[in-house]
Order: sequence, then structure tokens, then C-alpha cells
Amino acid sequence: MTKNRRALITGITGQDGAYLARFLLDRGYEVHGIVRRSSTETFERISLIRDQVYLHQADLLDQLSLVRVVEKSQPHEVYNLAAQSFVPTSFDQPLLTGEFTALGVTRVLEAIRLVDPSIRFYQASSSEMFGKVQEEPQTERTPLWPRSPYGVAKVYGHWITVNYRESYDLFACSGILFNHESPLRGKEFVTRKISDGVARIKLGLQKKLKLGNLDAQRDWGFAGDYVRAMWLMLQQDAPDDFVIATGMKHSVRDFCEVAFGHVGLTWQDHVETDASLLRPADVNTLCGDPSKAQQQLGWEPEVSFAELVRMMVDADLERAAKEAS
Ligand code: NDP
Ligand code: GDR
Repeated sequence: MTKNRRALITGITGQDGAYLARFLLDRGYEVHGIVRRSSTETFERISLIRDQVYLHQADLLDQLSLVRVVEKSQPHEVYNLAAQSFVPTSFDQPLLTGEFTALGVTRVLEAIRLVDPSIRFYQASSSEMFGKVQEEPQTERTPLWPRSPYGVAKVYGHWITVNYRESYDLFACSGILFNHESPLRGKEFVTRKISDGVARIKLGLQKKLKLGNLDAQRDWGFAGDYVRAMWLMLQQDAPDDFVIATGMKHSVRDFCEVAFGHVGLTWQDHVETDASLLRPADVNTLCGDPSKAQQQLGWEPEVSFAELVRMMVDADLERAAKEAS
């Protein structure tokens, strides 16, 4: 148990925010989170822990709101998970994505520098920064070549984190996380789109599943394993950057095969490709090398690819069954 520690999470209503909040509560942290005002609440993922966390209204676009929330919550650790995180949207709204996902990082860092530079900072960097990959597997030293406005914004967020560490001696870490999924994943991302589609097709609520690039390969892990790595980075003696990945890659087609197979269906009978779902530039393959995290953080992923797919399909079957009844 970690007593008397306070953490502030931006993006607490997202997939990772929900898993991290739960992880920190289990370790005895006082957990604060930033939420955006909306006409309908988006707190579904944290509904079970809502009364155990402190929620503050603030926005990555609003510098003063961030300063105030850091002053008010007095955190020892800040996890910057908030972002416009959906790659296709970044092609439609590149400027807004840059404001949230790139400049938003600087605003959080500035708030820390102003209020209390001893705060430890975690930045949610991404394997999307590797984009058109320059070597395989990708490590902390692999050159970056982002392929979307989202990826470009994450490169900025990564380097501004490194820059504030070097310029102002902040304890600032960048976690270069490869794709991680869970039953709490947003439905527009391919894994959850597939698990949700499989469940609905199995229960007769849907007939076909339209997908884009089936050949894309990703290094998919479980979000619950990955938030542990975020926390471990902030418990070290010195700040550093780490790749967090499983070291294994699978294609979207492989994902379909395991997901449909889990409920006794053949994916070829139900999946259709739709050219409108292809991206102006896609990332064809990603595979990370987590050796540094294994050696320095003692971090290992615990959930395998097949277990992850089955966990997601089972959760969606339960949800779809409720809907059907
Ligand atoms: P989600 O899209 O599920 O969550 C994003 C969160 O950011 C939501 O809580 C959202 O709030 C919040 N947010 C968005 N814009 C703003 C804003 N302007 N001000 C305040 N909050 C805002 O993302 P994930 O949980 O999957 O990912 C967490 C982080 O990790 C993101 O930065 C993502 O880019 C990065 N990442 C994710 C990976 C993955 O595979 N999941 C891999 C590598 C990096 P609201 O609910 O109001 O929309
Ligand atoms: P990604 O995740 O872009 O890697 O970003 P996503 O699940 O959206 O796409 C993965 C790959 O699947 C292909 N694909 C489809 N994708 C979606 N969304 N919908 C489809 O129908 C579909 N068909 C095929 C895509 O072309 C792509 O190649 C995620 C996000 O969480 C980022 O925020 C994070 O930084 C990276 O992972 C690491």
C-alpha cells in the first residue's frame, strides 16, 4: 500500500484512465481526475469507482483550468492520458488534434512547473510515432516516422516531455505504449469493433461487420497490464522513457479469426471490407521490444493475445445479451 500519495489523472473517463484509477485506488492513493463539461455525462467507465475519486472540471485547451486543478489537488504524480486518441479523426480534425494531443502536453507541464516542479509526470506516448517503421522490433532508440496528424502530435508530446526533463529537471517520463485493449476500449477502435460485432452477430442483432485494412498488424496487449507499467515508471529513482509492448504482432485478420472462432463462427462468412474505412496513410505493422521495461521496471505483460480477444468477446456477449433481452 502507498499511503498519503495523491495522483491526478487527465483522461480519467477514458479506457486507460479507468484502469489506472482503479489500480491506484487499490494501492491506497487519493485519486483525482480531470473531466470535461458535457451536456451528457461520459463517466460510464468509472461508474463503479465514482464515489472513490475526486473529479475536477478542466480542459487541455484551458491553461488556467489546469493550473487551478493542480493547485487544488496537490498531486505527487500526474498522469497525462487525455488526448484526441482516434487516428481517423485526426485526419478530419488535424488542428484540434494538435491542440489536445500536442500542445495539451505543454499546458500540463507548464501547470506543474508553475505550481510544484517536484510533481512526477507521466506522458502517454504512442507506438503511432514509429508509423512507417524504420526497424523491427521498435525500441526507445528507433527513429520516428509518424503517419497521421495524431502520430505527429504524439511526437511533439514525447519530445516536449523529454525537453522539460532536460531543461527544468522535472521528473517527466514518456511511456511509448503499443496498442492495448480491454472490454472498456472505445467501440470505434478495431478490436472492440470486432468483439462487439461478433457478439451482436452471434445473438442475431447484426448480420455483417464492415472493416478496412485487414492486413494491418499490431502488437496488442491488455490495458490492465499497461497501466501498471505507467505507475512503475514514476516509482523509479530517475525519470526515463520506456517502450511497453508484448513483442508479438498479429493482423486484424488474425483478430477476427480468434474472435469469431471463440463463438463457433467463421469470420469469412460475416466480415466485409469497406474502402471508406481505409486511411489516407496507414501504419501497416508495429511490434515493440519491451526489453528495457522488463529489465529496469521488472514489467511483464500477463494477458496473452488469445486471452485478450476472448475476454473482450465474452464481455460484449454479456452486454449484447442484456440489450437483446
Ligand atoms: P480514450 O480515447 O479512451 O480516452 C481519452 C481521454 O481523454 C478521455 O477521458 C477524454 O475525455 C479525454 N480528453 C480528450 N480531450 C480532452 C480535453 N481537451 N481535455 C480534457 N480531457 C480530454 O484513450 P485511451 O484511454 O485508450 O488512451 C489514453 C492515452 O494513451 C491517450 O493519450 C492515447 O492517445 C494514448 N495511447 C493509447 C494507446 C492505446 O492503445 N489505448 C496506445 C498508446 C497511447 P472524454 O471522456 O470527455 O472524451
Ligand atoms: P490504431 O488503432 O490506429 O493503431 O491506434 P485502431 O484500432 O483504430 O486501428 C488499428 C488498425 O486496424 C485497421 N482497421 C481498422 N481500424 C478501425 N478503427 N476500424 C476499422 O474498421 C478497421 N479496419 C481495419 C486500421 O487501419 C489500423 O491499421 C490506437 C489508438 O488507441 C491510438 O490512440 C494509440 O496511440 C495507438 O493505438 C497505439
